[in-house]
Amino acid sequence: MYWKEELECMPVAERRKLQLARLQAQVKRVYETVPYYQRRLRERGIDPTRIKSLDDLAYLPFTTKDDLRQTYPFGLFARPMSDIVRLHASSGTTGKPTVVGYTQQDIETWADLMARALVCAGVGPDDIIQNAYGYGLFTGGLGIHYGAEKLGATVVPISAGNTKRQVMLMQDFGVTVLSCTPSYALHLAEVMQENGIDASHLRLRIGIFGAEPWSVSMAHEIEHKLNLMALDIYGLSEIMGPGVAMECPYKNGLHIFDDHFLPEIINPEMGEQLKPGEEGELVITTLTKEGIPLIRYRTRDVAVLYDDPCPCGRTHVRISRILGRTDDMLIIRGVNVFPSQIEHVLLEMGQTEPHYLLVVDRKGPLDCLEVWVEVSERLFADEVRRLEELEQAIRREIESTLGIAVKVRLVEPKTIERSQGKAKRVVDRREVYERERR
Ligand code: DLL
Repeated sequence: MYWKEELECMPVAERRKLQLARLQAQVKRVYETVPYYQRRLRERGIDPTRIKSLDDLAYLPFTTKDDLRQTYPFGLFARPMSDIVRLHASSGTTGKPTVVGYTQQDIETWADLMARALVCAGVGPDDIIQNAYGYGLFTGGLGIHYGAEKLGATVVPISAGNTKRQVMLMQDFGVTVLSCTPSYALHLAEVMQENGIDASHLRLRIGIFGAEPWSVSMAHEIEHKLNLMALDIYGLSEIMGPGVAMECPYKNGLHIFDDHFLPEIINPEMGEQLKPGEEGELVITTLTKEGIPLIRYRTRDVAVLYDDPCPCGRTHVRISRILGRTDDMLIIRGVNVFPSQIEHVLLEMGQTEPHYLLVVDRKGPLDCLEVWVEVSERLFADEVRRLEELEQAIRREIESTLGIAVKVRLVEPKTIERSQGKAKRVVDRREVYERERR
């Protein structure tokens, strides 16, 4: 039922002591080894011995995605490259990705926490896990993989895509656990249905779904269609990858593994800490990370913290499902997309007007992104073939930047609504966030 009961069910007061000791050591470490942090702390007149209680966290500066961008690629690493055994990366706000590095110890901690997350979901050594998260620079595939192996389960490292084959192996291998994005789970269900396969004849029992926002109603739909229990897993590459927080079968929020990740909820405008039960931006301080330790990292994810007990016995604080983002990052088929990345491509190519709109929708179970962009009167009146060529060229360029398929639609001048204030660049027709509480 637990992976390491003594850590997961530790009395809260004892865990707070552990958190404080780890926080003190972590702040000292970044002060001594990361010039960027040393400068930031000195500017604020903070020396690491100042941290006497967990409340002192509030004096520490925030770290943002922008800090990672400014120090691209390795500037926030606290260890020499000879100690870094793996790199992962996710989308940044411009063309450059956010890069994270792991030491051997980090990889071990991550595998251990992922094993903890899987056990929290009810997975055990007898399970066969079909891991359909992408393997590569994205943390989903390898993150789940190492945790599943550590737990002693059987992992099928199938990665994303090739849906018919996924369905065949699921049947032939008697797969019991599916891990992938919730939208891909729905797509799998659809393909099964098209091929006359009844989910109740499969052995699937648990789904480990995350990496993108999804609603409770979507969870119900997946549970119904795939005949399993759909549980929410949260994580981000900057902090580690999947396995930062995990929902247990009581579905009471996600247990955040706070012996390694110290969570806060802040008011995104003023930056002050909010209380459990209040909605705000999730901020995480890593307590044990060696490769790239981060102090008060602003996730831009909106959530609520819960500190009341959970019937499962774990004493970690919990976060709600992710309720939104404070920035404009979109997640399309599990891939993080910033509108500014698309803007950058359009401006670089320079053959269109600087007016564009991103229309995101869900066709069947899969997200689709359409980029509308205005062209000049002259070009619009030109031959259809020329317009088509331009459309294809823009599509190729955007696809190679984002790594996902998009549709480009060239539109007449003045089609896209002009705004008085902040331009509205995105129309999101999916229902991915729910304002309801647990
Ligand atoms: O998505 C890590 C991951 C892999 C999590 C597999 C779960 C399963 P990134 O690509 O860095 O990392 O994207 C992180 O994805 O800040 C959230 O906005 C969003 N996200 C991740 N999990 C959830 C979730 C991985 N369960 C960003 N619900 C985060 C809602 C999620 N959003």
